[in-house]
Amino acid sequence: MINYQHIQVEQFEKIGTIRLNRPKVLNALNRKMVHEIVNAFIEMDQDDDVKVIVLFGNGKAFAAGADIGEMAQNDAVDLELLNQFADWDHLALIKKPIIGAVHGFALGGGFELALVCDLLFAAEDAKFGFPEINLAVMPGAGGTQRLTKLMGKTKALEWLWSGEMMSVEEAVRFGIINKIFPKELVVEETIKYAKKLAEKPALSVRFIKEAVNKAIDYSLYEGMQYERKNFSLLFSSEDQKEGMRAFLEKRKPEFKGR
Ligand code: DAK
Repeated sequence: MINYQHIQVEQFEKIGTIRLNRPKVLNALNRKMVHEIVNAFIEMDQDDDVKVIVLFGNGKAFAAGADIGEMAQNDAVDLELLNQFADWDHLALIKKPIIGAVHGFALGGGFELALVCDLLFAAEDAKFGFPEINLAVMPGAGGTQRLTKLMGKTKALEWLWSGEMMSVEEAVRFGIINKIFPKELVVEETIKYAKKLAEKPALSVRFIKEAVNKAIDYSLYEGMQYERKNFSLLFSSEDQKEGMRAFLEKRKPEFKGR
């Protein structure tokens, strides 16, 4: 695996981990770090040995948003020319499951990064919010869109306009996170969950993620057509033959991920 400056990547068994690593500034996301995060995701997505990607932060927080010192120097033309959002858009194209383990602050761009995850597990001390309004800007990397799709317009506006932080209890209630764990266990429990998911037939895992994501953008009719095509496609996989044969032979299936 590549050596990065602002993140740490590791792989054990079938799990790839990405740790945000600028703890002195609560993992504030600078340009280089965003670039490294996106590269690490792409690298793991292409690595046959990695089945599930787990994302978390080193130090006191998951990520306290974009690096304000760096961001303050930008003007609108810089932002367009730097085209950092194109980089960020790659995150939505990752095909493998991404599970986030959040502790401490997940704010602004940090919350947007958490919302890219397919599942989110959080420590009791996690706090989520979009403080951009207090800097007289607004979310720019999917916050208004993903939050609204998860909690609906009126609730999303309330949080986005107030800039306040949401507790884990609220985040569970609004369907933003899946589970809450004691702080010292959240990464361990997330990896434990990831290991179980890594044993499932990889093509089914991937097609289910794709179909669920389509449900957000497609009409019910379009989504069901998409689902059906992929359902049929799975019948050409070795794992489908093995899964059904194993059931009929009353034994445990041995999946190959193809
Ligand atoms: N940027 C830079 N430094 C930060 C930071 C940030 N976002 N957040 C914290 N730090 C630094 C602090 O300055 C402090 O540094 P020193 O003073 O020790 O040198 C250190 O981290 C510890 O922070 P605090 O001393 O403030 O710690 P507290 O526990 O007292 O407070 C806090 C924690 C999270 C409430 C506070 O640090 C805070 O309010 N942080 C700023 C939160 C925020 O406004 N975030 C930025 C929102 S705007 C994009 C993608 C995304 C975005 C933009 C573009 N592209 C793909 C192009 C996103 C924009 C945003 O996130």
